Amino acid sequence: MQKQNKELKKLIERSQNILILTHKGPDFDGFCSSLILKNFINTIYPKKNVVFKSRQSPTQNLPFMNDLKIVRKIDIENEDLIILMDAGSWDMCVTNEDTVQLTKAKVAIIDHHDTQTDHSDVSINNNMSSTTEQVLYICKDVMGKRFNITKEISELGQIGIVSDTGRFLYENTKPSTYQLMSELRRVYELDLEDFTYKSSKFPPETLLPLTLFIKNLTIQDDMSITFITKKQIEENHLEKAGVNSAQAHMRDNIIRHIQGVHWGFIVKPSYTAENEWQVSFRSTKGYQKVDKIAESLGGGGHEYASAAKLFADDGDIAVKTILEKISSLKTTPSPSSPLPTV
Ligand SMILES: [Mn+2]
Repeated sequence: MQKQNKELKKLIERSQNILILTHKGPDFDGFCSSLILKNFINTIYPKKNVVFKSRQSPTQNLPFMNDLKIVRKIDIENEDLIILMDAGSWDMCVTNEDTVQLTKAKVAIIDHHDTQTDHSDVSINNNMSSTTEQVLYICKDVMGKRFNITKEISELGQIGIVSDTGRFLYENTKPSTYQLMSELRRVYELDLEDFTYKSSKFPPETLLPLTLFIKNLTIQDDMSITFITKKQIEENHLEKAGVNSAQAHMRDNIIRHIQGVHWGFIVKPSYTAENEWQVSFRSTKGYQKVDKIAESLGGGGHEYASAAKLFADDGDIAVKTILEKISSLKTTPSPSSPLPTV
């Protein structure tokens, strides 16, 4: 058994009340890995009290979904072990309103991102495709042949892996990911097409802000830029959900998909503070590395997908600030952080 898995097992054995948390705005990997872990602990230690808390429900039905405790605020209770799933830090899991981060309980982290992690009693991260793959690996390592993949676990496993690998398109898909997938599918064959179709649905209020983002789009060389203004939001009575969904659509399907364009960014209100805007950068592999640009604005992310927040009086003004930042990075590359040329 891997050392960290053994450590986790020990922590679980010594605890009576276990709390599982995942990141804010949980995705399917967060939900599925947490539900698998809860079921696993409940199965091998039926006397332990395991609670999985979240502020939201998943957008599609998942097995064991009723095990999810929906809460508005996450406070310290009687837990003696807290396990953070699909997140490396407390910051990603809690808000200022919560108190659980002040806990004296033991803390375990199970993740797959290569970001810095907070201090914890045990941290498990073998850089797998998803936390779902990681947690299934732990279950198999701890239980050996006795680990039984039920229909529910198979379904959760497939959903978590399929969503975090973009149906096996991303580089995080390893031969071991396919191997696990094959084991899961021998138990139950999830309808992948139906799942992807359902998870790509968007609310109707996406459409109007989407037309505005398209109208505002400009192309500069191989870069596309778009934003939304306060006036457009007011005049069209746009709500947060519609704007956010339209932004995601533009960001993932349009910005770098126009012929001749390789990268770009989109600006929308952050909805956390007055005059705060969020910029998301996307680039095609091998073109503009956008993590450094986001970092220079106080944000971060991956080489080809990154984001930052900035203050500006309006969306178009935020765009100007970002463009100035980009050109200053291009003209004065510092030796420590050279901006790669396209
Ligand atoms: Mn994940």
